[in-house]
Amino acid sequence: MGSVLYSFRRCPYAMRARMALKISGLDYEHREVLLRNKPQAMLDASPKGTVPVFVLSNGQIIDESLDLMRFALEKNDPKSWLDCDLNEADGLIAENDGPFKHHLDRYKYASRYDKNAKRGDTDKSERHSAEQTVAKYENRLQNSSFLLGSAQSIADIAIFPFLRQFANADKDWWDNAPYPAVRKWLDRHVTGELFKSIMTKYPLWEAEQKLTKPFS
Ligand SMILES: N[C@@H](CCC(=O)N[C@@H](CS)C(=O)NCC(=O)O)C(=O)O
Repeated sequence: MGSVLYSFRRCPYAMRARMALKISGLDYEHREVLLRNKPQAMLDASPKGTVPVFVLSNGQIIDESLDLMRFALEKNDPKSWLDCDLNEADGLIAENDGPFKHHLDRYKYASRYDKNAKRGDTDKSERHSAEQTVAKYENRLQNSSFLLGSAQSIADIAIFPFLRQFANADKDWWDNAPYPAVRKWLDRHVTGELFKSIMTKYPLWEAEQKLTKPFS
């Protein structure tokens, strides 16, 4: 059997991994899962239960999106995404995955965190906290096309799926927010062929259910 990717279309971690896999040209079987009904085969491979999970034919498991990006790009990096200051990239990605993601979730899904909030409400004070990170991106992107300079790098690819969620949480606000350079950078990534190609819709992976059905 070849390599297998367990993925969920709308997960920003899975998106960054799919982009690195796609650009590297690695071959694998895509298994689309539902987070509320994770297949046992995925949990057997990675009990922590997050996507993406990549299972190599030699049995090696990669279940952190950044590890998977690095693994794919170390095999083949045709756009030179690793050809950057990797410490700086790691720093930006850590801020994205840490404080920015923390505030993003609370902004976007206020009712999950605040019992007084209704479903669908956003929390503007959390948005304000997340903007600290967005403002730093704006400073960088006012001076260069990409986060780490004139060339696209692993940092752009790892981070923009989260900015996309941030923008989509309240599009009217985002379209007029004081971050024109981030808006341009985000639009460029979201409308690019690579992103479109990894947002293909797959049917749910159901092989397991079929296998466990009793024989009639
Ligand atoms: N640090 C992990 C985070 C992955 C993650 O949290 N993915 C979310 C979906 S976006 C997930 O699978 N959550 C589990 C759940 O919702 O049950 C990575 O970078 O791969």
